[in-house]
Amino acid sequence: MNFVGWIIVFNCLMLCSVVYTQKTYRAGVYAHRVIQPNGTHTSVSRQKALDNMMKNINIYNNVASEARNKGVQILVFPDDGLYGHDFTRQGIGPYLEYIPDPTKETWNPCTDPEKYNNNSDILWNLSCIAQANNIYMVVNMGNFKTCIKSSDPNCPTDGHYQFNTDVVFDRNGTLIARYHKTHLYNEDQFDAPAEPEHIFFDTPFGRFGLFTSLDMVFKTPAISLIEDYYITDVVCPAAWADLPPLLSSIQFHSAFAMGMGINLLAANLQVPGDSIYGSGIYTANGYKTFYDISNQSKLLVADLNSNSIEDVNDRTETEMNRKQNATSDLKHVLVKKASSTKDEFDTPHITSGTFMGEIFNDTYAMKILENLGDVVTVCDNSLCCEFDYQMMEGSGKLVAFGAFDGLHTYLHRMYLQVCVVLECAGSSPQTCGIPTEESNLYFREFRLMGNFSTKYVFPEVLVSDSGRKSLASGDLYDFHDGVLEVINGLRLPLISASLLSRDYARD
Ligand SMILES: *[C@@H]1O[C@H](CO)[C@@H](O)[C@H](O)[C@H]1NC(C)=O
Ligand SMILES: *[C@@H]1O[C@H](CO)[C@@H](O)[C@H](O)[C@H]1NC(C)=O
Ligand SMILES: *[C@@H]1O[C@H](CO)[C@@H](O)[C@H](O)[C@H]1NC(C)=O
Ligand SMILES: *[C@@H]1O[C@H](CO)[C@@H](O)[C@H](O)[C@H]1NC(C)=O
Ligand SMILES: *[C@@H]1O[C@H](CO)[C@@H](O)[C@H](O)[C@H]1NC(C)=O
Ligand SMILES: *[C@@H]1O[C@H](CO)[C@@H](O)[C@H](O)[C@H]1NC(C)=O
Ligand SMILES: *[C@@H]1O[C@H](CO)[C@@H](O)[C@H](O)[C@H]1NC(C)=O
Ligand SMILES: CC(=O)N[C@H]1CO[C@H](CO)[C@@H](O)[C@@H]1O
Repeated sequence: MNFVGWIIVFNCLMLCSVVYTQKTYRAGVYAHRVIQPNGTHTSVSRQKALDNMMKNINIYNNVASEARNKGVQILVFPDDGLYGHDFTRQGIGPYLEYIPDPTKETWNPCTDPEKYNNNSDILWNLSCIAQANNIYMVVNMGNFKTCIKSSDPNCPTDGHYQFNTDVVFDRNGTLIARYHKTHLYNEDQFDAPAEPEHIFFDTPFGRFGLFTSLDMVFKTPAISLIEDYYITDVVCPAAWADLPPLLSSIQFHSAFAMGMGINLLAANLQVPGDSIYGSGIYTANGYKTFYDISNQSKLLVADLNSNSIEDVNDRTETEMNRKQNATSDLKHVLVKKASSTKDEFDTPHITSGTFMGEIFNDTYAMKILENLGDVVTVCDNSLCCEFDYQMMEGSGKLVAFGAFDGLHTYLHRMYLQVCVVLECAGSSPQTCGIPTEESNLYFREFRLMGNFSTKYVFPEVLVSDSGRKSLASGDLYDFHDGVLEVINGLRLPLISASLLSRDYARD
C-alpha cells in the first residue's frame, strides 16, 4: 500500500464513522472467588498446573453458559482468575502459555489447537467455551514469551518474558486481542512490557479498550488509550484490593467511568482474606449494577448503550472543552474571592478551624462542618476546594471537609488532588478519614468543586446501605463542568463525596 493509502487507513481507523449494527448490548461481569492452588512458590508439573487451572475453568464454563442463557454478548473475567496470586517467578512458570499476537496472525485455538505445537490447553479450552456459547469472552492468563539477550537488552536473565495478560475471544473462539499488563503490583512473577500497549477490539456493538486492574490509576495506557483511540467502552479484569475511603473498587471504578464518560466492565477477583472484591458495570451516568460482597462469586448482567464513534468525537471535544472552561471559570472565582473579597476569607467559618487530618496515609487540610448550611473553602498547597451545602439534620458524628494536593507515596506513587466531604468515624477530629461503612449524614443538597490543575477529575459518591458501603444511584447526583452536585438528597446516608483528581505528570 502506498503512503496515501496508509494515511486513509490510519484516519479511518481513528475517525471513520463505524456503523455498529446494534444500538445496545448486554454485558456480563463475573466476580470470581478464585480457587487458589497450593504450593505457588515452587514449580509444579505442567499437568498439576493444568489441573489447578481446570478447577477455575470449569467454573468459567458454567458461568459462560449461564451468561449465554441470560443473553449476555460479552463476558469479562477477573485478573488472576485462573490461578490466584502470591506466586514466585518459578512458581507461575508451568501455568503460562505462548500467546501469539492477534494483530499479526489469526488463530482460533478451538478449531486449530495444534497450530503452535506448544502447550495451548488453556487457550484451547477458553476458545471452545467462547465458541460453544457464542459469546465474546475476556480472560486474564499468563503469557510465556522467549527472548534473546543479545538482541533484546530488556530480556530477563532466564531468557524469557512472563506477562500478566488479558486475552479476548470473539463469538467463534478466535483470539482477537492480547494485552500485557503495564502497572504491576506485588507481582514479582511477571514482567512489565517495555512499552505500554494500547489495545482495543471492535464488536458489532462498539469498540472496547482493554487494560488491567491497577492500570486504571495511571495515564498510560488507560487514559491515553481512551483519549487517542476514541474508546467508549472499556473491559478491565481486576484484582483490586479495596482501599477505602477513596479507592474502594466500586467507588473508584464507577467514578472513573463517569469522569472519563465511558462504559466500564470491571470484573474483580474475590479474595476475602486480602480484601480483594467489588465488581461492577458502570456508565458515564452512574452504575448499572455492582457487587460488593467479598466471599461469594456472582455473575452481574446489564444492558448498555453502544456509543458510536461520532458520539465519542462530540463527547471528546465538547466535554474536554467544557471541563477546561469550567476549571478556568472556577479558578477565576476562587482567585477573585482570595483577592477582592478578603473579608469573606476572614470570617471565622472560612479561615478558622483548619486542622490536619489523615486520609489514606496523606495529610489533609480539614475543617469540621458546623452549620446546617454554609459555603466553606479549604485549601492545601495550590488546591482550593469549595463546598456549598444544606444539611438535612446534624449528624451524630463530626462531618469533615478536606483538601489534599500532593504526591501520595504509600502503596502507589501517584500525584493526587482531592476534595472530600465525609462523616468521621467518631467524635474527635482524629477520626476523620478512618474508613467506616456506617453513616447518619443526610444532605438536602450540595455542590462540591475544586480548582484542580488537570481535567482528570473522578467524582465519587459513597453511601451507607444497611451498614455497608454502597454507591449512590447516578440519577441522584450530577457531575458536569468539574462540579459534583446533589439537588434532592441521596436517600441513603452519605459516607463520603469526593472529587479525586490525578495530575499524572507529577507522579
Ligand atoms: C490445598 O491444601 C489444602 C490442605 O491440604 C486442601 O484442603 C486444598 O484442597 C488444597 N487446595 C487445592 C486447590 O489443591
Ligand atoms: C481442556 O483442557 C483439558 C485439560 O488439559 C483437556 O483434557 C480437554 O480436552 C480440554 N477441552 C477442550 C474443549 O479444550
Ligand atoms: C465467525 O465465523 C463465521 C464463518 O466462518 C464468519 O462469517 C463470522 O464473521 C465470524 N464471526 C465473528 C464474530 O468473527
Ligand atoms: C459470606 O459472609 C456472610 C456474612 O458476612 C455469611 O453470612 C455467608 O454465609 C458467607 N458465605 C460464604 C459462602 O462463606
Ligand atoms: C470554551 O471556551 C472557549 C473560549 O472561551 C469558547 O470558544 C468555547 O465555546 C467554550 N466551550 C464550551 C463547550 O463552552
Ligand atoms: C486555586 O485557588 C487558590 C486561591 O485562589 C490559588 O492560590 C491557587 O493558585 C489556585 N490553584 C490553581 C491550580 O489554579
Ligand atoms: C496507613 O493508613 C492505615 C489506615 O488508614 C494505617 O492502618 C497504616 O498504619 C498507615 N500506614 C502508614 C505507613 O502510615
Ligand atoms: C514455549 C515455547 O515453546 N514457545 C514457542 C511456541 O511456538 C512459537 C511459534 O511456533 C515459538 O515462537 C515459541 O518459541
